[in-house]
Amino acid sequence: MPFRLVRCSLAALFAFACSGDVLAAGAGTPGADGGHARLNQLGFLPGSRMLAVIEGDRARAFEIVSDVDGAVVRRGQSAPPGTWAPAGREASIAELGPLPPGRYRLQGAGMAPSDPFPVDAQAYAALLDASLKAFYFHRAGSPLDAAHAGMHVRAAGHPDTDVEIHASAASPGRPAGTVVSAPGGWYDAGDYNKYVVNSGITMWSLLSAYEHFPQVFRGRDTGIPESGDAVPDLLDEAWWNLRWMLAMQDPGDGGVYHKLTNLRFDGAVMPDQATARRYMVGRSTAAALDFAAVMAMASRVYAGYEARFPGVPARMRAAAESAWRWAQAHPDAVYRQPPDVHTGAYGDARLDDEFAWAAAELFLLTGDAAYWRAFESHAAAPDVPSWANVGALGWISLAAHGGRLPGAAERERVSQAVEGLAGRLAGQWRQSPWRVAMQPEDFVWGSSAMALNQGLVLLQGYRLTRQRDYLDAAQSQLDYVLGRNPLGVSFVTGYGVRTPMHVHHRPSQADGVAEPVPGWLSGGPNPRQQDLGDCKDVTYPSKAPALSWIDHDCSYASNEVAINWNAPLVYVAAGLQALTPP
Ligand code: G3I
Ligand code: 9MR
Repeated sequence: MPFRLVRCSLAALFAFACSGDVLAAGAGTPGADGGHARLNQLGFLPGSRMLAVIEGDRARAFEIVSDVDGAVVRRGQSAPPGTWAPAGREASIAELGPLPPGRYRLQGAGMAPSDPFPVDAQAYAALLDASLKAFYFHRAGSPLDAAHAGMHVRAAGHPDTDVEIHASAASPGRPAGTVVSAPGGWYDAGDYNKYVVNSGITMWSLLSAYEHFPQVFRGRDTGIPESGDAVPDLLDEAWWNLRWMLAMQDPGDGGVYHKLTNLRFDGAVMPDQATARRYMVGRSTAAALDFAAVMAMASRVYAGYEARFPGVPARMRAAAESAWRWAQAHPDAVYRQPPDVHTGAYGDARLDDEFAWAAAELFLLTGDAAYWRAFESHAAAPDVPSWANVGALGWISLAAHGGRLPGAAERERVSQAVEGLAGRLAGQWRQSPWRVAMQPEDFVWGSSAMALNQGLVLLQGYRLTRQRDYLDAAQSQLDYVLGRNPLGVSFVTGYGVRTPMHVHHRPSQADGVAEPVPGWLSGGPNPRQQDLGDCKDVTYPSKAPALSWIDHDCSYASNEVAINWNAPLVYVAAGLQALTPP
């Protein structure tokens, strides 16, 4: 069971009318002189760096008290405050730990007691399971039975066995109007479409979580239909999407369809009620390269499970190589949205990063020097990954398999590139009055995932150097997402004291169940507010980057969910659980 004290609507909370004991305990309100504690609502591992933010313009004396008997277990003084630019608010850092396992609150003169927080060796275990199980809830073409989906039981939707080749995707072997089959896969986000580019980074994040922290996933029971078989649940779940991805390749020439979607977004209905015709739309270099990278990586990872997936690793390798050849022959097939198509574009005109990532994964799989040369000719210094910016994925995979690199010089170069990025983020973390790496410009569409992808990079810094600051900084990124933010919200549905109740997510909107589907990360604050034209009822509380979020189901620019945002949540939860010393 997730740790949670009470569930209440955020709309009600902001109106200070929340029921239950949260407000009685004062967690959502500032104290008499404005002090306001923000912390990770799921708490900490015993070995975590335990930080809280106290909002307000001065350093404060504080106490950590047992939530069981009120005994004071620690006293401290918070750091001198500074203004955190993304929110334009003053913040002072409080060092809470070390603390032994238990359940605590932070309190101090003039401030309301904080939310209670546990210190527990399994603090992120339920979160990890739920963030992975979220993908099961997104299976296209499958009913979700009560035994696995509980109150989110639903009928199958989108069989995708009858998909029409759109004119934009025509090839000699499959002219426009041809009907093909590409079942399975995960719904991308709040919408019911399936996009290869966004599956790219998603698969890398999930498969990397398994590759980097296998011990966390072996024997884990996340309650999916395959749980208990000889394969870790993560790989069973990932296979649901990989099998679909394989069907997105044009067998004639290795080209890869950009997406499988309707012409327009569905209404807010359950999957089985959304029956508009589906199309293969476009063939793009980005899709081919993301596909090649994912298949090369998956061939490597699933080689250990050949018995359960006979012939699959070889099939993936062949698929990766033919997609790579297609991309080399079509290096600038940038996706352009056809005029009759209105679903997500995932358009990206800068392709060197996709070339570099695919070359890196193909090199690791085959050892072929031609792929190493291709990596060298396309790779630039890594940046925090996103669906459109995948260069770092190749660098991180290479760093994780240093033994396969051509030599010591290459190993050194790869480590330095990854460490350089992690070092920059750690510097931002150290300088930040809120003690997070997030800068004002990081509050893009999907900012919660930006925070977690920064955390993922910081974990690479720790994996490479074992310097404790990297681990602590990564912990802070998860803290931010789970409540140590100026909204005081844990952005994961169902996990935290105050969590989103009205995500832009068609099943959660249409199923008649009050609780949203659990384990999904809300996109998070986004000051561009691109949904305002569509959402007449939406009034954002602020234009400040870190405050521009609303728990409203129309707000797709701040409160949607997406597979590429949940995947780094899985990674960071697994990584902290695996790497934090006891
Ligand atoms: O390319 C510019 C860049 O030059 C600029 O520096 C930057 C500043 O914010 O903006 C960049 O463009 C942004 C682009 O994402 C790339 O990051 C756009 O402003 C922004 O509107 C765009 O948002 C994307 C959104 O779709 C709209 O296309 C999100 O990243 C993407 O996650 C989101 O994905 C949608 C799918 O289309 C459909 N399914 C749901 C999914 C999640 O909302
Ligand atoms: O539901 C759609 C969501 O998944 C996308 O991220 C978003 C931006 O592409 O668009 C949403 O769909 C809206 C569409 O763009 C405009 N009309 C209203 C749709 C539902 O809110």
